Parts: sequence; structure tokens; C-alpha cells
Amino acid sequence: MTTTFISQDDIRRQFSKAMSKMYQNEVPLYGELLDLVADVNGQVLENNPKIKAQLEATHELSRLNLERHGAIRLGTKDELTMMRRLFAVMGMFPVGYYDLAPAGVPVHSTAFRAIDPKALSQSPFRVFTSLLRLDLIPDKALKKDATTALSQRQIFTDRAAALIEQFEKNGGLTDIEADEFIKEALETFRWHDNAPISKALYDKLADQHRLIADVVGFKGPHINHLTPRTLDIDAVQRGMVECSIPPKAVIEGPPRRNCPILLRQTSFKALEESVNFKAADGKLETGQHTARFGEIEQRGVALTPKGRALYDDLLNQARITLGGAPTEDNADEYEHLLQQSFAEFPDNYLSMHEQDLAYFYYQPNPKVGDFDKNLPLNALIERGVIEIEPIVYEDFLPVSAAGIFQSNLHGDTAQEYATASNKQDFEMALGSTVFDELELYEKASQQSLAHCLNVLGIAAESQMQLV
Ligand code: OOG
Ligand code: NI
Repeated sequence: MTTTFISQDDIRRQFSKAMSKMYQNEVPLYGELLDLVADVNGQVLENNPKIKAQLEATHELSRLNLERHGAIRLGTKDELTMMRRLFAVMGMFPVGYYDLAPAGVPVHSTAFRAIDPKALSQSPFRVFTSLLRLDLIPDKALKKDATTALSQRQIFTDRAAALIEQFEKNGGLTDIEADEFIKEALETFRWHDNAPISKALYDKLADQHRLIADVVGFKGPHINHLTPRTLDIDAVQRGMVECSIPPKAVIEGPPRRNCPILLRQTSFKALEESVNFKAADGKLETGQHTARFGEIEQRGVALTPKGRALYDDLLNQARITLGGAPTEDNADEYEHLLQQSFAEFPDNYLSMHEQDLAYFYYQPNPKVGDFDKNLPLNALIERGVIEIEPIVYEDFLPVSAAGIFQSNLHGDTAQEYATASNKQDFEMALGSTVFDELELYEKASQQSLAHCLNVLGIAAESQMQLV
């Protein structure tokens, strides 16, 4: 008898739905944000048939309302290794390495996500996953207390661990097993308002960095935000003010453009929530914690290494002129500087393609008649023989991520950690290497080009060197 396994894309889609439902119950304001985003997306699609057609062509329209990412913060390498195994059940793999220490956040991170374009269109759910760097705590005694507290917690249920092992052994889960897996895995991401440590220890950890308290002070890595994708982030930012959802001061990432690039993000400020700490006499002691919020993202085209270097440079220029990271007080000035510096980044897809700044899918124009097969690729595109569609950026941006972290750690000013980035340590803790996101975009683009040339009857070799 052969067993039928459910597809990993289905497990991921169902898990992402269950997570969103749980988080809407835990943080009702996130539900209000979802409604606002759905309204804005509906209006954009109604008013811009071109955007709608483009989303249809790249199979993104059907995933638009499913689309979201979340974030968690882990305390130990064992937690990270096990989390990698848990996400693998849902077809999510570690992509990219983000070092946030230079931006004053004592973590390094990766994003778990699907990597195959087909799987992404089934469910693009991603989880930005950070590992706390206790090595950056200078106070030795405090570091020891933190390590002890972390060694005493078990963030996965026994049944989740057993189902992960079963998946690894059998190569899949049945429908019934997958339902159980989703329920058990969800437990890891749940909010706990009973903290396993004393308020005194929590306060000491928070004095070092509020993020350390957010990880060490809790029973598990509560999901700290979920993020739907919007087609007009500026409209949602304005809408939040109208709906009394308090937004952070600036939208992270590039400025508003006709052809969006990479990722723009903003969030509403984290809620202040009551937590019961464990007092020495066994009684409970009440305190407050801010960690959980809602975020919105607008995604654009993925950039090549050349495009990314230009992006980093222009962002840096705006920040240098401003005199550092933006704050509530200089948000308007920052937006203006950003617009100014990004004027240098071409704002149409043809130029971006010609200058090798961004990645695209290639599609033969079905209506095309005779054409000269010896023309170079860019000429074929200009003449409409080949159509290009932007490949959406599926990853994250370290400067933006740091801005999201900071704005939700109320009152913490950025402190500098002077350390070299440590990808190798991170991969050791993860128990595997991370995928290189640029290689994934490059591959998707080359495969699509090869297929397109094939359909048009053009010898691939004659074009490949021209790309
Ligand atoms: C993660 C912040 C980063 C993003 O979208 O860039 C992030 C966190 O707060 O744990 O989610
Ligand atoms: Ni996020």
C-alpha cells in the first residue's frame, strides 16, 4: 500500500492561514490593518488595469491576499536548528544572511521561505528568523543568568518534534498528520503572558537591550508581527492615521516610484501588554512589555548585485545628508532627501533591464509576426518580440529590518555593536548553509530566458553572452 502525502505547499498555506487567525485573535488591531490593506489593494486594482495585468502575468494576483511574512526571535542554537527542521516540513528554507549588529540590534537572521517560483506562487509565506547574540552582552553575570533561563525552556511540543522526525523519515506527512503538525507547530508561536523569569531579571535584561528581555523573558518565540502585502503603502500609511492605528514615523526602504524596487515597509507601533512575572515567593508580579505589532510591505522588482550596490549607495547618501537614521522629527526631510538621491535610479523597466539593474522573467509576445532572429536581446525587447516582467523581491533589507526593530522597542536609542558579521557562526547554529538569494533570482531569470528563446526558435548561445 502506498501512502499519499499532502504537498508541502499546502501545509505552508494552511499554516500561514492558521497563524494569521491566531494572531488576529491575539492582536485585534492586526485584523483592522488587514481590512485596511484589502480596501487599498482593491482600489489600486480597480484604478490600474496595467498593474492588475502585470500581477496576472507573473501569477501574483492569486497570491496577493494570501501573502504575508512574520518574524520571530530565538535564543539558542538548538532552537534555531530545530526551527530549520520545522520549517522544512512546510517547504521553507533559510535564504540570506542579515547581520543587524552594526545597526544596533544584537541579532543575526535569515528568512525561511519557499525557493521555487511555482511554490512561491502557491504560498509565499516567509518568516524572518533572528538568533539573539548573547556574545554581545558585556555583563558576564547577566549573560550567565540569560543562558540559564534559555536552557530551561522547551519551545517545541513533544508531538511537534515527533512529527518532524516522522516527516524526515518518511519524506512527507499525510493529511491527518499535517493537520496535527499545524496545530502543534502553532503552539511554538503563541503569546504567553506568564513569564518564566522574575521582574528583576527582566528589568536587568531590558536595560541591556529590550530585545534581550523579549527573547530570554518568555516561554517561547511569540510571533511578533505579521505583514500583509499592499499595492500602495503610502495609501495604507495615510489610512492608518485615519483609522487610529498609530504608524511608525517613516516608511523604510526606497522612496515611492512608478516601478517599485525591492521592498518598502512600515508598521504600527508595538502594543504595551501586561505580563505576569515570577516573584521569588512564588507569587506573580505584574509588569509591561512591548513586542507585538503589525507591519505592511510593498514589494517590487529584485535587483542584481549592480542594482543593489546602487540602492545601498543612494540610501546611504540620503542618510548621510540627514545625519543618521531618520526619526519622528525629521521624517519629512528624510522623505525629500530620499526622493532626491533616488532620482539617479532609472524608473522604467526597460532601462533597468538595459543597465542590468534588476531581474526579469522573459515571455514571447504571442502576437508577434516575423522578426530578425539575430537581433540582440535588448532590441528584441524594445521591438516587443519579447516581453519582460519584473521578478518580485522575496527577501528582506537589513537597514529596513533594523528600522522596524528599533521603532518597536519603544524608547531604545540605537547602540553600536562594533563586530564583524558572523555568517559562519550563524550557519553552524542553523546546522546548514543559507541559500544565496541573488543566485535564486539569477537562476529564475536565466531559466525563463532559455525557455522564451526556445519558444521563439532563437539559439540560446547567441543571446546568453549578451545578457
Ligand atoms: C524582525 C524585524 C525585521 C522585516 O520585515 O524587515 C522584519 C523583528 O522585529 O523580529 O520583520
Ligand atoms: Ni517584518
